[in-house]
Amino acid sequence: MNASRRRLGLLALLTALSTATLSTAALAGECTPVVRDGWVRMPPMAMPMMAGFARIENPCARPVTIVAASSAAFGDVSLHETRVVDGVSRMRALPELRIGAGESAVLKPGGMHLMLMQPGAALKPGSKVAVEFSLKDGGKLPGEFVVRSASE
Ligand SMILES: [Cu+2]
Repeated sequence: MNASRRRLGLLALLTALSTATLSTAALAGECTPVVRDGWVRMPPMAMPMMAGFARIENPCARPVTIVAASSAAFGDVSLHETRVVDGVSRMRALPELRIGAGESAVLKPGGMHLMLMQPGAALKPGSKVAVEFSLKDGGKLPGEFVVRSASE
């Protein structure tokens, strides 16, 4: 009687342990955020900077924090936010972008955006640009951005 009860207790403990191990594994790397609908707005005239927009979805059970972005197609990429201060639209650099578990961040005209500086080659509407986001935990997040002309 005593022995079987102890065995049951041990079984419950083992079950709890394996469940914990599984969920830790899922958190560690099975789940990654996704960059959707990425696009780059081509300026109406030749300019050394462009803005990039996308929706970054985090379906994972833990928050992620984007701390940097880079692209082979640009000399410098940074996260910016546009805000209207005293009636004047101003941009400021965002040191990091945190996306909560199950939440999305939307980069859109007039709000958060990627500031893409020093394009290396002439970009044409319809061409695709790869941007890689760096996460605080050391992970990387690939994103694809389609170039669109400003008039679109
Ligand atoms: Cu900007």
